[in-house]
Amino acid sequence: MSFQSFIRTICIFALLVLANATEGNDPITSDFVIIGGGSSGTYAAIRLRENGKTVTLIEREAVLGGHVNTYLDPYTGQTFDYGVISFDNISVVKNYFEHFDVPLGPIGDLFTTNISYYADFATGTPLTGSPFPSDNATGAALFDYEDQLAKYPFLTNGYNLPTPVPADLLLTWGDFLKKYQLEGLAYTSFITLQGIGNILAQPTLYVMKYLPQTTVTNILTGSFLTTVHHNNHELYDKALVELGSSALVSSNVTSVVRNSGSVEVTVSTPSGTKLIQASQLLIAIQPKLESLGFLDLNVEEQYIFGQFNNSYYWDALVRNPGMPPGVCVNNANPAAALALPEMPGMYVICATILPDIYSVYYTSPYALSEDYVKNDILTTTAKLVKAFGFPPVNGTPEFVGFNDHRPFELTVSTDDIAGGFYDRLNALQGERNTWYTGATWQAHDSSLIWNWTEYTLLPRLLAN
Ligand SMILES: Cc1cc2nc3c(=O)[nH]c(=O)nc-3n(C[C@@H](O)[C@@H](O)[C@H](O)COP(=O)(O)OP(=O)(O)OC[C@H]3O[C@@H](n4cnc5c(N)ncnc54)[C@H](O)[C@@H]3O)c2cc1C
Ligand SMILES: *[C@@H]1O[C@H](CO)[C@@H](O)[C@H](O)[C@H]1NC(C)=O
Ligand SMILES: *[C@@H]1O[C@H](CO)[C@@H](O)[C@H](O)[C@H]1NC(C)=O
Ligand SMILES: *[C@@H]1O[C@H](CO)[C@@H](O)[C@H](O)[C@H]1NC(C)=O
Ligand SMILES: *[C@@H]1O[C@H](CO)[C@@H](O)[C@H](O)[C@H]1NC(C)=O
Ligand SMILES: *[C@@H]1O[C@H](CO)[C@@H](O)[C@H](O)[C@H]1NC(C)=O
Ligand SMILES: *[C@@H]1O[C@H](CO)[C@@H](O)[C@H](O)[C@H]1NC(C)=O
Repeated sequence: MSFQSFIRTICIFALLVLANATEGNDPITSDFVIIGGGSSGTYAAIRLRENGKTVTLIEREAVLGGHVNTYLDPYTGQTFDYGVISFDNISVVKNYFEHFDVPLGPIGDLFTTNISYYADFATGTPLTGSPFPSDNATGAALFDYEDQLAKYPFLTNGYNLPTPVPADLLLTWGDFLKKYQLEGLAYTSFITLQGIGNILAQPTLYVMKYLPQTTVTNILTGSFLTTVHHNNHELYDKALVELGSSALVSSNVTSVVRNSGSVEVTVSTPSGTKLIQASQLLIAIQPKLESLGFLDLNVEEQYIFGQFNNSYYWDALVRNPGMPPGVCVNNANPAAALALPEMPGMYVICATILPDIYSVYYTSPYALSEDYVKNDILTTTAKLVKAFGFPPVNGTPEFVGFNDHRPFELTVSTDDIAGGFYDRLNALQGERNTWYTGATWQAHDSSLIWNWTEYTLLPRLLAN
């Protein structure tokens, strides 16, 4: 063997050794493995690391952020959030955004379009003015609602329900509004608490979790915050950089095996299969049974997660829908209970801060295909444009953003709620080295998910 071919053989050998190592035969070890890099999982990962723990965060999408959707307009270079937009002015939120140097400011006139119309979206028929109560009546109803909320201080953090569960929380939201003459709140709840199918049919428990005191105050005083750059993704992009090799994106969990002292997670990543050995598992995805196929579920876990039903929620951006600048059309049906239209359907189509771009929000209590929803949005919009007689615009309608946020609100029946479902759910925390966070454990409210994760979950994770 010549000297040159000897060197070449050595080099090939070294490359093979290296290739083997990076293929993941060496397991990654960390204190925590977190599944889901959305709102709750990213927050937990950052805070656990700040508290001296090592983490591996697994996210199936190429980016972190979950329900955050930020659009970059190619014409103006401006960014615009149409997924998660608003935050509470509370210390957990301020600290988190400050850590990433992402400025927050008042939400301002993001939603105050200059012309608001109402129409029955089922027919396209324009309505003369709003069929909903005046702002004053809504304000009065919100004050009365605060008195109702004050009866249930346990709703602030997690789902720690007393036994028996107060009967009012098991009423449908429609019956609750009627019982306490809070009808003035119907439209505000419908348009603020989106994505939950037919809100009047939902148990009051879920609506009150979704409309906490912080949100009521923000509505009454106009004090919601948003990112100054209209770019919520800035925080998640910076979080991904900070996490570095601790975050595995575009990755699918294929199996989780929980032993008495450890958790072994197999992940399919763009650079091959990786094995992660951790002490604890934190599940930060929606715990629907069919989403947890990778997990070695026991009988109790299967039963609990199998109880959840869910609603559906989509958001979209449409360029050139055929509406004039500054216009927002709201869906209403004067013939329906409290004038709230029956869903599936669109809530609104509204001008955004970007020229020619309109945002659309859509919900359904049951599954619909992407094609169906897109087609319904375009058909409904065309009906509205025709019925209002809007002047012609250049260009044809085009989706420049469309996101399916299923499964959105996870709910169980009122029988289950009354029967102690949430005690059994909470009892899973910490069992089998497994913890949980996210909307199902608090509400669809990023600020309060972080607050709950910070003050309720994190101390338990760190004590472990
Ligand atoms: C359109 C829209 C607008 C909203 N607007 C606001 C708002 O203005 N203010 C507000 O506070 N809240 C808002 N919300 C609610 C939002 O804050 C919460 O829904 C929040 O995102 C829930 O956080 P989470 O961590 O539970 O779930 P998510 O943020 O959805 O995170 C779950 C993550 O897990 C990932 N994932 C799922 N399955 C797997 C798997 N098998 N393996 C790996 N990763 C997986 C998902 O891709 C996702 O990134 C909005 C929600 C939507 C949909
Ligand atoms: C948050 O609230 C404080 C008062 O508690 C106020 O001074 C501050 O301006 C608010 N922050 C923002 C970004 O509006
Ligand atoms: C609404 O309330 C404001 C003050 O809060 C008052 O000035 C106004 O007259 C009220 N409007 C109606 C229609 O009651
Ligand atoms: C993850 O799963 C999706 C959907 O099944 C698939 O398209 C993708 O290639 C998978 N990615 C990896 C890294 O295994
Ligand atoms: C839950 O499931 C039933 C059908 O099983 C459906 O009719 C209902 O509307 C679903 N959605 C919600 C949000 O409750
Ligand atoms: C409404 O606002 C848009 C910009 O968003 C502007 O172009 C339009 O002229 C405004 N219309 C009126 C009637 O103020
Ligand atoms: C945040 O959590 C703390 C501790 O549980 C709680 O006291 C506080 O009310 C929560 N903040 C909000 C805004 O809900």
